[in-house]
Amino acid sequence: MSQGKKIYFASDLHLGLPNLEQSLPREKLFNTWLDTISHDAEEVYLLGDIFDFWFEYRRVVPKGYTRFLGKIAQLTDSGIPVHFFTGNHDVWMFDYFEKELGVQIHREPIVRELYGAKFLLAHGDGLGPGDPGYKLLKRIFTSPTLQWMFAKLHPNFSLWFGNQWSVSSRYSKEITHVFRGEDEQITKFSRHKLQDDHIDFFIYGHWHSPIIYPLSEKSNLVVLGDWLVSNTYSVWDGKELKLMRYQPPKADEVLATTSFL
Ligand SMILES: [Mn+2]
Repeated sequence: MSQGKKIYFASDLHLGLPNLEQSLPREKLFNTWLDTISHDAEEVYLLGDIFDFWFEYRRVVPKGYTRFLGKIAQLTDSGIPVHFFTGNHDVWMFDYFEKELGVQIHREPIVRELYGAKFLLAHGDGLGPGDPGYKLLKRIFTSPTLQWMFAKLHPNFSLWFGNQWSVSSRYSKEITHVFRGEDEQITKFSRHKLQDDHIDFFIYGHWHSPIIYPLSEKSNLVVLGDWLVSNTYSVWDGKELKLMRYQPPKADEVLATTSFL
């Protein structure tokens, strides 16, 4: 680990929700946050639902988001690795971001050792037991044949359709969810993982409900929150993991801290 460096995690920007015009202030706010962290960021992990809807063609990408995309390119060009996880809203990120922005795309949960602690990182949708209907939907969305067929639609139609569908989905209607602790599938999933392997920090997006939820004395589940309402992120320096709220011009607020034992 480099001296004084940190690793940052954020998720659920839902850029484009409810439309490009209204999401622009959010995009700009997130960019100023990326500017502030770029001084000490060793890596940046964006854990899904970065876009409210994204579909890219082999030669065509959706309009908009140029400030955000430029900022990400600036970070990767300066040597800071940036990771994009696909969320349930932006499953269809193919190779554009890797090729154009130099980010690493993750479509499945990953386990990483970061400054000596073991992390499991995922968007979090569809993990754990139950919810067969949603899992079927996810299988459909990730089917290469259906993706190929969708790409045969004219982009004016497919992107209109995708945006309509996304805005009307339940995750956009209920912007904040209360994290229900042991009743959440993700808690069951995390506890199940802990039976095979020690994980210090499980970091998830998706629930839009920022919390550090202790699973045991040595393991914590972190839900990052979102950039629609809470403007929260997590930061790891090798000693403490903090959940923070970005609220310029005021100093960032510490919502929760957990020490690494
Ligand atoms: Mn989301």
